[in-house]
Amino acid sequence: MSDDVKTKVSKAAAGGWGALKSCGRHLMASGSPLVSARAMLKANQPDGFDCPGCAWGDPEHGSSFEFCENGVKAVAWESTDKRTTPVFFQKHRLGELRLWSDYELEGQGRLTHPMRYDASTDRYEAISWAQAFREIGAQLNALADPNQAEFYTSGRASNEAAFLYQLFVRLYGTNNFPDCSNMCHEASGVALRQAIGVGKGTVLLEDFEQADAIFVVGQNPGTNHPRMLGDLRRAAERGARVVVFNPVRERGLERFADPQDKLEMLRGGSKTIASDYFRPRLGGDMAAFRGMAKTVFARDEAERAAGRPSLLDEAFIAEHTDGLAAWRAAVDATTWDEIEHQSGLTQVEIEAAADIYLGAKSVICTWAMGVTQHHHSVATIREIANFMFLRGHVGRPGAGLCPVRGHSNVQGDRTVGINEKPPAAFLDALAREFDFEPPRASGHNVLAAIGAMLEGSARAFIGLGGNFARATPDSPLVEKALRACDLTVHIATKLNHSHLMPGRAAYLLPCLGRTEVDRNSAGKIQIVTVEDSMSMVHGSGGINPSASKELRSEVAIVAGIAAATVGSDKVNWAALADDHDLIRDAIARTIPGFEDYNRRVRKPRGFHLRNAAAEREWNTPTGRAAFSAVPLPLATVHQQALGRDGLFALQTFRSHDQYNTTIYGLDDRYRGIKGERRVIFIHPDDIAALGATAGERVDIIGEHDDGVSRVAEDFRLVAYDIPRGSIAGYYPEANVLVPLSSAGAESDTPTSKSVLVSVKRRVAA
Ligand SMILES: Nc1nc2c(c(=O)[nH]1)N[C@H]1C(S)=C(S)[C@@H](COP(=O)(O)OP(=O)(O)OC[C@H]3O[C@@H](n4cnc5c(=O)[nH]c(N)nc54)[C@H](O)[C@@H]3O)O[C@H]1N2
Ligand SMILES: Nc1nc2c(c(=O)[nH]1)N[C@H]1C(S)=C(S)[C@@H](COP(=O)(O)OP(=O)(O)OC[C@H]3O[C@@H](n4cnc5c(=O)[nH]c(N)nc54)[C@H](O)[C@@H]3O)O[C@H]1N2
Ligand SMILES: [Mo]
Repeated sequence: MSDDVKTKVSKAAAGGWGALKSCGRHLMASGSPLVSARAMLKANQPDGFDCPGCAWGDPEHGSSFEFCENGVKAVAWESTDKRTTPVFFQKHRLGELRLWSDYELEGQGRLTHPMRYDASTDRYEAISWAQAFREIGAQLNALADPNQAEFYTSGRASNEAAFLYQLFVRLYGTNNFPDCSNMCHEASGVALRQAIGVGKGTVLLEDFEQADAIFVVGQNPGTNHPRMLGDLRRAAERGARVVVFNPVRERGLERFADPQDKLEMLRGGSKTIASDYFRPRLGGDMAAFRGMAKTVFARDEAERAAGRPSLLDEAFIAEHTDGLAAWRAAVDATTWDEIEHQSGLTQVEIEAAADIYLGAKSVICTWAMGVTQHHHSVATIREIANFMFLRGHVGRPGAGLCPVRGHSNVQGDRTVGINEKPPAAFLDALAREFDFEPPRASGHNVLAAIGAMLEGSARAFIGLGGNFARATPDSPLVEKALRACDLTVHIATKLNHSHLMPGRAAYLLPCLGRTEVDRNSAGKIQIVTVEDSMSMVHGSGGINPSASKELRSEVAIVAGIAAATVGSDKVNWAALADDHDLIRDAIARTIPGFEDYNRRVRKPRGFHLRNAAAEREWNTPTGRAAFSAVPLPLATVHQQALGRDGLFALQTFRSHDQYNTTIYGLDDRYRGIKGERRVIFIHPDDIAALGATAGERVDIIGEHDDGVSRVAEDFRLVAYDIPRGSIAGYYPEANVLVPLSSAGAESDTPTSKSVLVSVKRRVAA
């Protein structure tokens, strides 16, 4: 980028001293540095708890504590000694609390007592657990139809809590399971099921030790998966190419100093991680991968014309795949002009990336939200899979497809049945095991649930964790949707805005966090289990004392609501809540891959859930891995914005100091932002084209043409190294601009990285 741009973008490496200093600050700010520090030593250890941060895998040599700055923040945030007690709720009406920021709300600390909303005083008041359960059960049973209730899950819930929850909800009679993954990696699940027969990644952590090239697409691991940086760095050190596709220059992907390497820290050294950094336009990845494929086909033809062997893995393609010819025709039909314009990369750049792929024996491709939150995300991921099939990079060591999950157990929740479109075999197994007829019709995902609440056909919302009102698009509409309900229930650790949108009756039920000890009635410690991005299932047991003696585990709360709603004839909820081994036995009997669950999960590192595609067994309709053949999108949102005065494609991403809607602090260290979040990253030439100056304040106006007016007021322009015509702002502040009516094809995921907006100066020049 031009040298005259003066943002204080971090010149230092990611990780390093900055990370250590920041950890110290967050431990101190949590108010209980000793408890937190002790807790940190047990994060992702065989006998400790699973880090409530991201879903990256844990190394085999589990004793070497993997340092992670953002893991520290997640743990410190949960281990705070601040408390949001009934006295707090006496002091503050909901109408007042709604004016507070997310940061201020969560800053009040851990919820301590079950609370019930009193509309006459506009306050939450303490209530006993027994009464809360009774009333919730009565109100759920008063609905005309179980399909009038929506049961949301956020991906921190354990396998045990999620399994019990889906069992309760299906006994109650609905498949309405809106889930955070609907807003996250849904496109990965859909695309991979079509392509390889399983909606999960095919690699293990060990594969990163063997790959010669790792493509990291639409992902910012320096902030969101810091432990992945360690694996990328080790790969880079042994000479593997780390090839990044990201429109934004992300500091954390460029250089990284290992906070565990004392010598390196003293020398102020750091390692370059990304060997090659390509900057596609927003939504341009499908075109980029198509261009790489075009290159591979051309190089292959030249090789064969010269009498040399093919560059493709012909044996793999013949034995294991279907549909290459149709895709090849689609690739041939796509011109370099189209590819360059949509991707924003030149043919020369794309050929260079393709040559890295051709030069590598084993390739891994990872991706996250930069790929999954567009209209054509499913098509893009299919294109990535196509590209990887060309040289057989699925199902062998050091190679594979790797969607890097978000929430620490979002993958596990799906595995154990949080699914609005459950497979018939799973329902059959539930029916056999628990002797009931589960509902068969598909239920609601996130967007369908919001639609149903808005039109009044859904009357109740139950949230197992999360912050539905802030994580979803069109925040004001979703607030309205929640407040129109007859019943809202939130199971949570800390206060957030969703809790302030009460239905006619509303309950706030505080639960134990993952870092806390959970004992049953006999005083025996209970563990839960989670599944990471590599399909490793392992145990997690807390070590901190509970934040309040009133707290119950998520499992116990779900069991309490279930018993009060559907009764205990079919399922002995109290017994299951008291002994998680019994829940795991039930999972083992109903879900393939969990045989002998209780024993295997107690081994260090747990066990691997078999992934058929990783063994080249394809559970697709044809029994083969499927190439897809679709044209590129006519015009991405970025292309629509280009060349039209004042129009931009907005992406909403995460700062370094947040966990989704939880804001830890107001800095974004690697991007040079301090003490604020209402910023818009924009190319300096675009600032000039607006007639504005860097630092000036602007309003962002939604330009999606669906009749809803959307404005995000008062953001500061930050000159940044980002492609022209695209801008970036933080989630969740920018969610008022994300339209409910714009969703990914087949994934139905809000298009949080493709929002058409205009920028208006607040002060006339
Ligand atoms: N500390 C921390 N850790 C987290 C989270 C957190 O909030 N904080 N959230 C968790 C969750 S739920 C998730 S899903 C993950 C999210 O992890 P990420 O997917 O890394 O999250 P985002 O910040 O949304 O970053 C998206 C990245 O994609 C890039 N990008 C945007 N659009 C495009 C595009 O069209 N093409 C390409 N190639 N790149 C693009 C952006 O510039 C940005 O670098 O992290 C998980 N881990
Ligand atoms: N514009 C835009 N919107 C997005 C995204 C984006 O990139 N851009 N990303 C999307 C993605 S990837 C995701 S995954 C969703 C996330 O959506 P959610 O999962 O709904 O949101 P979180 O912010 O992770 O939820 C935080 C809340 O969970 C509760 N909590 C924390 N720990 C626990 C626990 O152990 N148990 C329970 N019961 N509760 C707990 C706390 O009360 C906290 O306030 O947001 C999506 N929304
Ligand atoms: Mo996510």
